[in-house]
Amino acid sequence: MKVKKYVGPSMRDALEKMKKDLGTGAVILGSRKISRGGFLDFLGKEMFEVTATTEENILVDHKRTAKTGSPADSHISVTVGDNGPVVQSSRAEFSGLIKDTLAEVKPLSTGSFGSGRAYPNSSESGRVLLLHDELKDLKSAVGEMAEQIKYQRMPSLPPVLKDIYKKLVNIELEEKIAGDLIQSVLARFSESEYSQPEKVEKCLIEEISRMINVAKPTPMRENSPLVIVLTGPSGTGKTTSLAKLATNKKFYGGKKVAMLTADTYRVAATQQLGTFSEIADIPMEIVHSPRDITKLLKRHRDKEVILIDTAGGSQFNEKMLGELKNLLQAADPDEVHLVLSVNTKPKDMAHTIKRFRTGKNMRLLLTKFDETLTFGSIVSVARNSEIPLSFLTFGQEVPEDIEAADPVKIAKLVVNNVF
Ligand SMILES: Nc1nc2c(ncn2[C@@H]2O[C@H](COP(=O)(O)OP(=O)(O)OP(=O)(O)O)[C@@H](O)[C@H]2O)c(=O)[nH]1
Ligand SMILES: [Mg+2]
Repeated sequence: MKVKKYVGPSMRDALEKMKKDLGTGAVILGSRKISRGGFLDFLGKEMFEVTATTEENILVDHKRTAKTGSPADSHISVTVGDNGPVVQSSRAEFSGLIKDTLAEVKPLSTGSFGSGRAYPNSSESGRVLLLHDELKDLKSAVGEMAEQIKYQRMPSLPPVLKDIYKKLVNIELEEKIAGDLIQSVLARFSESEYSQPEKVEKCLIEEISRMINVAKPTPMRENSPLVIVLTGPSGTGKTTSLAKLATNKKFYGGKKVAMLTADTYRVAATQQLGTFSEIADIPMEIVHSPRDITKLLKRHRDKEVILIDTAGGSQFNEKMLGELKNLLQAADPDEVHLVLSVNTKPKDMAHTIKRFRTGKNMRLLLTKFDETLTFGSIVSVARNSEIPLSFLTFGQEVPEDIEAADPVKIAKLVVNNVF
């Protein structure tokens, strides 16, 4: 099918051009707003494009299709039906304009399959092909509508900010948070300023870092040890993080430390910490029941820090969660670090936090920063849970691959994915 495109600075201009060229037999196939010129579309000029053909062309094409059995031209982007979505822009003025113009030109299809009046009667195979084409059009139109609904919070955003908003959502930042961030940019800058990426970048870093709470370490005490428990789902890095904390000089390395493990489910678990205890020359004891805890805490009351490792388990494991609760009651720790891997799906992370939330003195210790591409979910998790972050880990090496959580560093990591 011969399809022509008409571009103008307004939808009216594009339609005028089309009418002049194709006359009253014009059939609109689609219309959209496009950006022209400007570096990476920054400052790009907004233009309007109408794709159209003539009724004659459709008939010729249809006859050819019915004869050869080959599919009709697939250039059709969005079908213009009486009720169908034709405009990518959600602005009413454009859809109104299109509707006015549709009164003058004939629609390609009325929106009910096979009843398009641009198509004459045809053979069965022709009808199937037409149906196929219409389904394809419908799919594309639904896709566009879904895209519009997805970003409907931002209907009137300038393209440059809409683009940044989409990127923020794509790095798994929650839509609401992405929206709040863009509103801050809009509130702070004029149009000429927010078109400068470095200005927006700086603003986003500031705003994101403000959303991330970090926990101050509990001060060491003179006469009794700090008691610190690490909990969380299996395999997130609890034991490795505990080993890092026990030996890294920036944290408890060099202090008088004892390690307890309540992970008696797996023989390998006690062996893992036992081996480390021998290498690092730090005492390690096994907790078999919550009752053991009181006894062991007493035994190590001369220490400055007691680090307690726990068995990892699914957030759906009621038995394990019950035991953890009993253990925490008996230990009455100064800090409980819920250890989560940042490569977990945001929804799972949120659910895990809900299940492992133990009330007092909670922190989030986030691991495996070296194993993920995007960091947006961290902002959502930190902001929504309202639990402060404690440490981040970014590798398997003990003791070096750990550091205290820093809001600006995290914000930079997040924003690096966008710029
Ligand atoms: N890449 C990477 N691997 C890590 C990190 N932290 C821990 N690991 C690895 O993750 C694996 C599991 O670590 P563990 O410390 O045994 O995890 P856990 O939470 O104690 O596991 P369970 O006791 O079985 O629940 C090991 O291979 C660690 O070396 C990290 O920051 N980055
Ligand atoms: Mg472990």
